[in-house]
Amino acid sequence: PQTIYLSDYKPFGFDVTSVELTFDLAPNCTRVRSKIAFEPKADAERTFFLHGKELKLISAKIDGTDVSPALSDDGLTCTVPDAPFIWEAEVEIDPENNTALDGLYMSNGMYCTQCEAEGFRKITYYPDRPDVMSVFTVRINGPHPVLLSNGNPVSQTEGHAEWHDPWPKPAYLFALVAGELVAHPGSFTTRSGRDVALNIYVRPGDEGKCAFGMQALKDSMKWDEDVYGREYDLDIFNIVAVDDFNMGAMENKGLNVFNSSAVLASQATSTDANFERIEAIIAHEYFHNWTGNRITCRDWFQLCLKEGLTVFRDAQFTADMRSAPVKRITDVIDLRGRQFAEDQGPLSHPVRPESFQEINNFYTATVYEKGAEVIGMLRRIVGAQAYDKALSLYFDRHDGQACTIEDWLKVFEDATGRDLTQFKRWYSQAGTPRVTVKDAWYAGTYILTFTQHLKPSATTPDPQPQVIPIVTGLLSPSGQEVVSSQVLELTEESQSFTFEGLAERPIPSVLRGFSAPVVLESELAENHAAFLLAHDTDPFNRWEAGRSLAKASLLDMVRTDAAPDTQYLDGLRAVMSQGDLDPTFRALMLGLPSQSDLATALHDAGDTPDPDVIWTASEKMRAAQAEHLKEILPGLFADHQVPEPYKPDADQSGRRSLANATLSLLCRMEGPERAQRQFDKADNMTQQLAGLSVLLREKAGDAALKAFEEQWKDDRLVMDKWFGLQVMQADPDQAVATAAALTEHPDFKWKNPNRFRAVFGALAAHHAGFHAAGGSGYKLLADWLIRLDPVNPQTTARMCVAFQTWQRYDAQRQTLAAAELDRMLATPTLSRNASEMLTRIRG
Ligand code: B3K
Ligand code: ZN
Repeated sequence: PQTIYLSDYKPFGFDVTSVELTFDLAPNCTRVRSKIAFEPKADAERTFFLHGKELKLISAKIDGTDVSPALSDDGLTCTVPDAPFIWEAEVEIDPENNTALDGLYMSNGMYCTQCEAEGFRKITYYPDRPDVMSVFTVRINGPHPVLLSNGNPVSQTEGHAEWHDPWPKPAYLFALVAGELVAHPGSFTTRSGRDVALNIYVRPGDEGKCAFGMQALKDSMKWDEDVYGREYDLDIFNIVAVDDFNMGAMENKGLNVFNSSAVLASQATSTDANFERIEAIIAHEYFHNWTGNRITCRDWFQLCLKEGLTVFRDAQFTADMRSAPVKRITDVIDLRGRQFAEDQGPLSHPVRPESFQEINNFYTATVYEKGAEVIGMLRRIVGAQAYDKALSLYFDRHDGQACTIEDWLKVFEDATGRDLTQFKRWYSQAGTPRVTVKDAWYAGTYILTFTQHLKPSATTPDPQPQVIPIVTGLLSPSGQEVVSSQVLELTEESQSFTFEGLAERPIPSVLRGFSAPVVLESELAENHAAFLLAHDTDPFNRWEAGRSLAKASLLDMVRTDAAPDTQYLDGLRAVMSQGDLDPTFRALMLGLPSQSDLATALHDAGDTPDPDVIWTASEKMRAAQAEHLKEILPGLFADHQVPEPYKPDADQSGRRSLANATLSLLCRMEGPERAQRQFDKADNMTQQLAGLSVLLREKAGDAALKAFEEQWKDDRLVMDKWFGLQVMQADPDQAVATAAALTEHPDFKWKNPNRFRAVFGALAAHHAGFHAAGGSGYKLLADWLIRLDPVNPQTTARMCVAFQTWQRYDAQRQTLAAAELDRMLATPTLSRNASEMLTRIRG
């Protein structure tokens, strides 16, 4: 496969001034007619190349005259006039057999599209690159009650619809939907008085699951006006729920297409976590209207320009709608679990990669989540006001353009007068910096010394120091904040910061709010974690202190079979007893570092992680938590029941999450009855699923599992939970067998990405299960990836990530994993997607 380089970027030789598309829909032979106006730029060549894949060309004309372009696997080349001309083509495509779920495809009888990144070329011949922006008119002919495309409706008659999108856009934002759908309507008036019709389109039967998404959409529209000054710019905004979808959702202009799991919500079928995720994804896609659509990317190397910024914006939104500290803590858990893991293994790449084979493989935690962290740091460094000023400048200067990271940083430089040359390394250097901190105290003067280190890697052979904002506060030994939070900017490899005039040696609280995506290593004279757990005024660092005690204790337990650390358990009990602390925060305090995170820590320290030993230590720690908290658990459980009618808001979800964390610990000591009672009387999915999950873990779930299946067998999204939970709650030696047995279930519709991920995503996340000593986890997943690849390369490639850590385990596991990687790589028709991923992972 060919490698594409950022340094090879060349603008397209033509402007596209308008695009007209006409679709005659038919499952196996949809006809697409295109009429596209091209204008050669000053030094354009006399031939042009249009992308096209899996298209049957019926006819092609330039200015009304038939032409015979040269066709290849990835497009066509044609001689063209040296003046503006009209290209017309007719192609035939087969949506029903498009199982890859990009381009135009069918899901449960409805037509839908997914064009990002390069799906439009499977619809018609076109310069399918984000820097070619044009105005689209779309006509759809088909016998469906609902026919949708981007922009505003022009006309709707039976069997026909016409749409016009006045905003120039790249082809990846094109969308079309047709089917027997019903709308959940709503409306929004923008602050300048534009009335916008809102709709969530779903399959009949799902109408009752739209209200929450609709409210989230309205909240997002209002928030973007209030916080970023961004208004919606069309008369209509449509969301469509689709069951077969490769990812969460897609921000097509005016016509967002969603995985049904990312929009459909109801008390009976969705957990509190589902509600929160849905709210965030709706916001994310809506926010793309400005950060992504009005201002898009020049090329796919700039993906973080829209994704990092939009993730940052949706995180701000969630922080405003719910609890900011809780959002920060859960984002950091996710960042460490996915992005740090990626950055420490063979898939490590910079936030702005410089080469790729298959762009769909770069929709990664690094581009998205680290991309968002980089923006958070920028805001921390320049300050909130300067950030707002820079963003206004960005929107003013670049509206309607396809931009680069250079453009983005330039608005910050122009708005603040600051030179961001060094800061830019965050975009070009791969890897997670390690920062060590030391302290010293001389008569009233306290000195913190930080050192940064970035491990050289394939894409970053000679790492240079980065700009690392370290938010720091100082506490007195009695717990008073003596120096409040300030940003220390670490720019050198090693740098000291001095605090004068202190009465006594302070306790430092560094990297508050996780102010930079780094691994912090303490070489402080004393370990202050227990003190910070009790006293830190920064909620993130308070949580972090508990986490670091838990982690240190677990690592000791793994290494030396030590007993759980009582200092940690005492500190935990003190926090859990603090009735005025947010229940969600307390539920998070009960969390432990993931087993995979522990394996990473062991590997980093030069040890070989043993998944079974890590599993056993984690279970022992859970038991120790239960034992140590036994006096307060029944009270916590009782006090956090929610008698009021169900609402998925932060307050109620927090109480449920603390009660459910408590339930899990209680049942470790007293058996499963309490969980069974909760399962039996639950009136919402959060409670029902939490009950089931404990029952499964306590090996008392058979009856509940059956009842659950009987109750929900017709609800795909709930059945995804049923499939996944059994794997998640299996013991390590049962996880693979459980997953294998589930693949025999008649409802294991493996071509549906949600169902495939329910089983195999859960297996991959079951650390001790997937890495079972005999290699059965590796083999089962490889068997299924080989089967899925010809059907759906994108989802296959995504799931290959499960193997990214294979090199940190013992020689036997490595041999077994390598054999499976090689077996997959030897598959004759392996997709470009899977081939690139497996080659990188194999190393
Ligand atoms: N932009 C899309 C992701 C497209 C993925 C293509 N493989 C969703 C999002 O980030 O909002
Ligand atoms: Zn996005």
